[in-house]
Amino acid sequence: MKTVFSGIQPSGTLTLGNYLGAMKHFVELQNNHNCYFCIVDQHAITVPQDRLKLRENIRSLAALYLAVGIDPEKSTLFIQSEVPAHAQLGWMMQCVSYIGELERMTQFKDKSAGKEAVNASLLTYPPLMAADILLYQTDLVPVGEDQKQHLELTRDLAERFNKKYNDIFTIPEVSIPKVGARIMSLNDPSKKMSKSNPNPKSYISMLDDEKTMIKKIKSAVTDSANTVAFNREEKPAISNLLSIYSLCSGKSISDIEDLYKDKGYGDFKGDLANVVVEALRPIQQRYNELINSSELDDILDHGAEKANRTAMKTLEKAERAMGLGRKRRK
Ligand code: ATP
Ligand code: LTN
Repeated sequence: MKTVFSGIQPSGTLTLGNYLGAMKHFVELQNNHNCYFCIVDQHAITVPQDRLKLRENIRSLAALYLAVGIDPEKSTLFIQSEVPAHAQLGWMMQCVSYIGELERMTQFKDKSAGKEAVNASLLTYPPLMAADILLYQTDLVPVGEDQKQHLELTRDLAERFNKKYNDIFTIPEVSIPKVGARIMSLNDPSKKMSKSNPNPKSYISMLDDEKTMIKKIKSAVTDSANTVAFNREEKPAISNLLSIYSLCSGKSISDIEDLYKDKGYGDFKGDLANVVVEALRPIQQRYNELINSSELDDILDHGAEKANRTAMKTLEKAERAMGLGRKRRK
């Protein structure tokens, strides 16, 4: 069975973008892959976080993973900071990274733009991400489009390490969904929907109540023309809403276009709001059952134990290959 690894930052409440671009695919993959899903809290602190809010977001993300259908019998769910090998291998991967290649990462450029003081961790974020993936000898990494560049770097770092020291790491492949890889902001279809956007009208949170979701969808920007037709370049706003409709309802984009060929944006948005509410309702119900349960802690304890066991094996091999530590004299 192939190994899958992916991570999500507990940097806010997950959006519909995180769900459609990433989580939904995690659930499908767990049936025939050996899956590790991680709450990457050490990545979240690359930008300032409120201590109490971060803890809340970590727990909330764990509950959401389970609520969307991650099954702890099939997948290993754990918190990054509870598996110290991530930070340890992260450091070693920094030692094979070049500053120039890290400075070229678009996420680094976006997150550091206009800031007077930029934390070093924003720059060294990708070697830690590489460590996350490589520790589990991962074959496949399901992510949204925005992570493609980080995955290419991960492959480069793994190949560089293998060549310089010893063949330790599996070279991972990226898996990006055909539809939904880049769900756009509701009020600016040129930007991706992001949970750390300061304007909550730009995203649907997976925990928004029904009224809020309906309001946000009805006030989403649309294009000129008032026809419900998919055209990513010329009509990015309606195309984004069509992708959301299709992914949440299971209907194809062309079937939805047919359904609305004699109708305008108003009818379409009203129905889209219902489709999204219905898709998220069972997830929110399950979330509410889990969020304060001890079951959630048991699952995370068990996940950390299992992840630690696997990660330590790779870490030890990599340390030996680099010459860290010592060989015991008997
Ligand atoms: P932030 O905006 O706080 O930096 P994020 O939501 O972009 O965070 P993560 O939480 O780390 O980033 O993303 C988790 C997963 O969700 C990643 O695989 C990422 O590619 C995917 N993802 C994030 N936003 C979108 C989006 N708008 N459309 C599709 N996939 C997305
Ligand atoms: N960089 C990713 C989050 C992330 C990740 C990972 C994704 C950290 N480690 C390992 C896949 C595999 C992001 O910002 N979305």
